[in-house]
Amino acid sequence: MTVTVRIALASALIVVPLMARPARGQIIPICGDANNNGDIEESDGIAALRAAAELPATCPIAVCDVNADGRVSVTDAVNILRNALVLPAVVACKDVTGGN
Ligand SMILES: [Ca+2]
Ligand SMILES: [Ca+2]
Repeated sequence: MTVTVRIALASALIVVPLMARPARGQIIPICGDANNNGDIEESDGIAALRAAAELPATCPIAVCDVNADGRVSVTDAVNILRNALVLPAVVACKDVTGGN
């Protein structure tokens, strides 16, 4: 095997894993992650509570309707808060990409 072929194969082995990684900064949606920062936290539960109370909130139904009943309610907020505290919780969003 020539040196050129070895270098080409080594380059291919390095490039393929790099191309398979998500783009920098890309966060895959998570059920219950209202602020889309990649973690389920108390602030996500608070956002769901605000949405349930029809107060201004960033809480897309696709990620905040964690019990998949078609609306964001206090039940969803409680489940998000339970999930943030690593307690048993319902986490059953229909489609976190927003397509429902
Ligand atoms: Ca979050
Ligand atoms: Ca719901």
